[in-house]
Amino acid sequence: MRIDIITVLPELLDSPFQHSIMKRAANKGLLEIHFHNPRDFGIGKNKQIDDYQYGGGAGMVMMIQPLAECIEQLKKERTYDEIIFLTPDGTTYNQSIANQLSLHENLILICGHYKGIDERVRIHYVTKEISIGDYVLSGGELAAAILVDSIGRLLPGVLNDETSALFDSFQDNLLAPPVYTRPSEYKGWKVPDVLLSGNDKKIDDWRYDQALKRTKKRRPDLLD
Ligand code: 6GU
Repeated sequence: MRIDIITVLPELLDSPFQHSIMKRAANKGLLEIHFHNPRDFGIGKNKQIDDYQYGGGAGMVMMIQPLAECIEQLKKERTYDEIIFLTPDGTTYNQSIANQLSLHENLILICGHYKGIDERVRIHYVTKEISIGDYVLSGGELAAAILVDSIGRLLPGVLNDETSALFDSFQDNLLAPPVYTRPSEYKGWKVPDVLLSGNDKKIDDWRYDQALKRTKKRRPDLLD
């Protein structure tokens, strides 16, 4: 998969993809991430990318031309499955959307800043608008990092058997069961006997039961 990220702050995304699973995905050639700065298409000698909004009001708006030229240059090179704008008024992101997006070949993620982007970009270029939750971030970059991480780890070959995405919380609309590792007792706090029993069937049943209980208690909405 290839993900092109349009951002005025690529520095903000330097580190998140250089570690752990994301690094493995890149090293294996399974995930390619490229940054594009609309500033390179900015207007005039100041490379302007934002301006006051028509009708008045506080806050700058990202202009259409630098974003449009940036997007069009990319579209000349390849076909994109989705052009996603990260915005608090988009569809709330979840595992199901991550699963769907992970099946694509080429994605563009547009990170907004300031008061937002000229509506015409959304009307004429954007195919999907995603929010990562009901709170406001100062820009789309951290949201983009969350999409890339959640999508990247679903790509076939990125995770191994032990870390398989099949067992994640949410993958079957259940939260994950509790996990334990050595020692089997610490300060008198014991690991549940069943996990030390060696009985795979009993362990599976226990885990399923715990997942169900935890989901009922914490996220009953997932069971509807
Ligand atoms: Cl995708 N962007 C911004 N700026 N704020 C957000 C968001 C996205 N999702 C939740 N809040």
